[in-house]
Amino acid sequence: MRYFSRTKTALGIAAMCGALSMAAGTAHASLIQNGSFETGPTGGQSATGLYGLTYSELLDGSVGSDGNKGWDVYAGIDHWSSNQGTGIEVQTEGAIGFTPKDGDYYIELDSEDVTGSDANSNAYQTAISLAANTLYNLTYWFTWREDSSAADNQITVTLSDGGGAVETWDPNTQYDETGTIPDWQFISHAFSVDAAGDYTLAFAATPVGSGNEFGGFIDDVALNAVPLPAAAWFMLTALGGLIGTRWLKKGQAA
Ligand SMILES: [Ca+2]
Ligand SMILES: [Ca+2]
Ligand SMILES: [Ca+2]
Repeated sequence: MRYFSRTKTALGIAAMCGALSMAAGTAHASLIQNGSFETGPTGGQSATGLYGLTYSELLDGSVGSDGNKGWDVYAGIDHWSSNQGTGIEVQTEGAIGFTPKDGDYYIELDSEDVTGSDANSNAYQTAISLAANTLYNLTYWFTWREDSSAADNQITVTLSDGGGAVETWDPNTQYDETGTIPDWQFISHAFSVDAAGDYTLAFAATPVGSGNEFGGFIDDVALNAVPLPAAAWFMLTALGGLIGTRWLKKGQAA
């Protein structure tokens, strides 16, 4: 009878893991929209940048009012807004010859500003719906415009709710390359939140980096719940260890 009850327990765990795996199979979409910045202004957002180019004109060799070719600064693009600097500076390979990590577009967190004021800028996305006590992983690609340390290119990444920041990350500490426009580096931050709700994710140049139009590059942002099979496997291993320990103890007592 004891053997039978253990078998039932094992079957129950296996069934639970199967159900979790099936649930995970339907939940792969990133919670970040337009994370690769491939879609330009939409809806009420201005179709042209600060220097006159539309998103598609960044790819066709058009030249804007600042002599800009392959880049411009937008007040907002699909699912992204900005309230720091002059807006979201979007670049393509035609800007400085640097290849985007994904697709044709990436952003720079230090926007061109012909008026000469501080160009340190940000890009943020709102209405990111998160569940409580769920493990999430935020990933993106990051590099520096100039080989001149964090003092010039430093950025910060913040997750906020209505009451302010709930997570603040410093990707500069995970970044160790030098060189003239170093390669893209993959950055990830694992986290969970205490309360379910809508959150805002922001990438911003920090005041530590001088606002000199050269800053951090970002591309291919994604936010996903950590796949459930991994969590289920951990649970199975933990329970398996527990059952094994009990079995051993009973064996010793006999
Ligand atoms: Ca991209
Ligand atoms: Ca810039
Ligand atoms: Ca800068």
